[in-house]
Amino acid sequence: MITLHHLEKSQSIRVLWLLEELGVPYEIKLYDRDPNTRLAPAAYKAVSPLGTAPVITDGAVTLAETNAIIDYILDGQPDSPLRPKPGAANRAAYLFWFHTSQGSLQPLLTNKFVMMALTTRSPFLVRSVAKGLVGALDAAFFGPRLRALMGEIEKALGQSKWFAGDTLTAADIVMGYSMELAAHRAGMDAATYPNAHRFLKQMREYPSYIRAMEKDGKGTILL
Ligand SMILES: N[C@@H](CCC(=O)N[C@@H](CS)C(=O)NCC(=O)O)C(=O)O
Repeated sequence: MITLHHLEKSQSIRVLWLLEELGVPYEIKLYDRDPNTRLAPAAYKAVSPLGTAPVITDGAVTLAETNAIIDYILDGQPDSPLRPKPGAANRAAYLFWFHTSQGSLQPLLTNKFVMMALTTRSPFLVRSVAKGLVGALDAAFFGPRLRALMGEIEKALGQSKWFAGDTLTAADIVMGYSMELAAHRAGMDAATYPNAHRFLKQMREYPSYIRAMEKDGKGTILL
């Protein structure tokens, strides 16, 4: 049976949502972040080969990386509509958003948070230099890329209820977490991005997501 090693306030919520949506048997082990570093605790790092969340174990298999885990779990559910089959009308949209989440959106958000931390946490004497560098990087690279991606998200969700059509797929399960971060920390506001916020509302009201949040037990996925 699959065991999800679930780190609070992390990307692991996606795997929990997937397992709840599939309704397959699984075990969950809950881990809190280290109170000082806010990173995964030593017990978690002992399980995860990269020291990161999410990670699952399944017999002799230990698997990290969100989308690898999602594909592994869906391999056991070949008829699930959560992963449109090759040739399906929504296959291309599914592949695009499933991979855009981890390949583009999540790294851009992570870079943005690291840059924000640089400006607030660097020593006082170099803080203004750090702010200048971060501002220049954001203006030249991260900001335009993030806004272009948010624009595509808004457009896609203006055309269908979910990212790959009118029913939930695993693309929504991975995009949802990143979009919560984008809405709270990266300027994806409701006035400019109404379709994105409609998606977030429907995700938060989706029964299997509600069950996942209850199992998580922290009431928020934000650090
Ligand atoms: N690309 C990886 C990223 C994993 C990652 O950075 N996870 C964060 C949680 S959102 C983490 O483990 N943070 C705690 C730590 O680094 O100790 C994935 O999709 O699994």
